[in-house]
Amino acid sequence: SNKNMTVELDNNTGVAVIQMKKPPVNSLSLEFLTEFAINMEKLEMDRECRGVVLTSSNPKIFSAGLDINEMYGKTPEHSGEFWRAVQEMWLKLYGSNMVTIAAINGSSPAGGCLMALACDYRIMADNPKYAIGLNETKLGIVAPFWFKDSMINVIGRRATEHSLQLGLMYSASNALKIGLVDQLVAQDKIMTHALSVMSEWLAIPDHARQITKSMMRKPTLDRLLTNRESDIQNFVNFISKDSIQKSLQLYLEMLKQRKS
Ligand code: CO8
Repeated sequence: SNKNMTVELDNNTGVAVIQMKKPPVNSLSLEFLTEFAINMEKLEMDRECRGVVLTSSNPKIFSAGLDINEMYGKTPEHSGEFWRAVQEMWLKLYGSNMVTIAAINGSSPAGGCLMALACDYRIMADNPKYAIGLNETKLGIVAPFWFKDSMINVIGRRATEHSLQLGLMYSASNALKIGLVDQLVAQDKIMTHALSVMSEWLAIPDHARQITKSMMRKPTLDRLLTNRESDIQNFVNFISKDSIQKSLQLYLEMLKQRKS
């Protein structure tokens, strides 16, 4: 049963739409990530399903990224379990045999950007208020190697280094300029456009496209698969540090104050 997202498969087109709907900002909690991985697995095994469009029911936010509450004041056991779920989300999405398109209808920092980066194609709503990027350093934390790899594979090394060191968030038009997204479309056209791009991708024979996708992505996937346990240990050690907990606390306070 889905709580944090809706999944609708159109049996005529073979396209599923996953619409994230976890109030207020689609933060990626342990529960959300677990639900997402189960849904991806089901669609992957469903012979009727050939493509997935990932989008959000929130009109202004695609996803706020990892749920900061899952990283603040938690036991090492919880942190380890949480991080395994983050890995699983990415492995399922980056390694999917289906065509995956992100319809980024709002802001998409950090983990939200990672989800978009893991897809085959990114369409963003043409709104100067929406921003996307891996902003981890601004929170005093470090994007792990597979976040970095995902970005390099989309925008290249130099742009990634610049982007990651400064924790840059890009407006929709700047994201298009550096290739972080593939296209900008008016907000109200984003779903119809995503579905029409999807039909172009689905016109390619699945088998040839899947082998090609796997050829491109396998080294990046294997890198996490072979270092999975050490990556978890690394996260748990890092997040348990007093200085990191302090940074996250300040960041959470800043988010809450910004409101009033
Ligand atoms: N996690 C938990 N709660 C969040 C998050 C989040 N990521 N983002 C926002 N919230 C909460 C806010 O605190 C606020 O709570 P409350 O209602 O209790 O005050 C509520 O959601 C609504 O937020 P806003 O009022 O800020 O909503 P806006 O519409 O004004 O803005 C944004 C939405 C743009 C999404 C904004 O909230 C924002 O910038 N959020 C922070 C996003 C962010 O920096 N995420 C980074 C998470 S870290 C990550 O994903 C990768 C970590 C990699 C691991 C590193 C190894 C150690």
